[in-house]
Amino acid sequence: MMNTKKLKIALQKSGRLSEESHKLLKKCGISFSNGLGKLRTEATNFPLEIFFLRDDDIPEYVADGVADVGIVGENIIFEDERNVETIEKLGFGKCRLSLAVPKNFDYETVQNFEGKRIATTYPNILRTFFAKKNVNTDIHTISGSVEIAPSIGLADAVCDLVSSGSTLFTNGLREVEIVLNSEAVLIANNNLDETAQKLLEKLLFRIKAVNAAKQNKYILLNAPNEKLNEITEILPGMKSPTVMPLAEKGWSSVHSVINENDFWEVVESLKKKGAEGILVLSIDQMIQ
Ligand code: PRT
Ligand code: ZN
Repeated sequence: MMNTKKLKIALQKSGRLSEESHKLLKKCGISFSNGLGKLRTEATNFPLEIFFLRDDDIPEYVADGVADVGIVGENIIFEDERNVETIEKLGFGKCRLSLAVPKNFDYETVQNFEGKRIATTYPNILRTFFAKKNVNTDIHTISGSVEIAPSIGLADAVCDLVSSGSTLFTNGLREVEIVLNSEAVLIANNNLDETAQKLLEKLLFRIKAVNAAKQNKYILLNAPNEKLNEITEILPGMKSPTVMPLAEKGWSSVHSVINENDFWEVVESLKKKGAEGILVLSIDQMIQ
């Protein structure tokens, strides 16, 4: 009989992680329709069943085995410690969980929180943080709009997720301590059966290829032959750069892969060494 087992993945239905999660699967070559209001769907070209859920519920679904794997922010995993395994950091949904105080709060060290009321949606993470620092605080757990708590007299400070910082700023708050850095991660159930494990490995292979590609660019350029040595030295490539003769005598075409972080510096030094016609392309997948 044909094996029809599918890997079950839980994604955020709508919110800050949903678009990037969908994009990631699509870049892994997995097609599915995600019509509005749908709670589950099946991929058309990979044995994958997709559940669309609230992010807070994803760890529980994965721990219970209703889903095999899921994509969720590390902040959720650390707050509600469930029996799930973190498989891979995904590089999106980056944010930090930070303590912030009103502008008139005289803040110097974390000791200044002693005896203060702090509003947060992340009481467990925060309690552990203060316990490690030996600071006693009064933690108020609220489920949303944490940033307004000081102005309505509910708290002296807040602990909330921050990305651009504009929410804190518009509420007259100043970020003073980072409690946790977070990004989206792939989590998995601890007791996957062999088929699910195999499918997860297949998916993970693709995710790694997509994420490796994101950090790299493909570069093509023309170089005068007498400068080839100097130019190829700047371009390590995956193994070493590809060099091919151009139709025009005395010139070669050089192809290579460069890291996005070094990108501008590499391009500048290439130009200085006499490279011309530099083209830079993004890479969809990179298998190392
Ligand atoms: O409906 P559901 O429960 O699924 O969604 P949600 O509203 O609980 O979560 P959502 O979509 O807001 O966030 C999902 C995940 O995205 C979080 O668990 C984090 O891992 C990640 N993430 C990344 C963020 C932010 N950045 C972020 N900035 N989650 C929330 N925020 C909020 C923050 O709480 C604050 O209200 O954005 C505001 C601050 O943003 P800045 O840019 O003004 O600093
Ligand atoms: Zn949520």
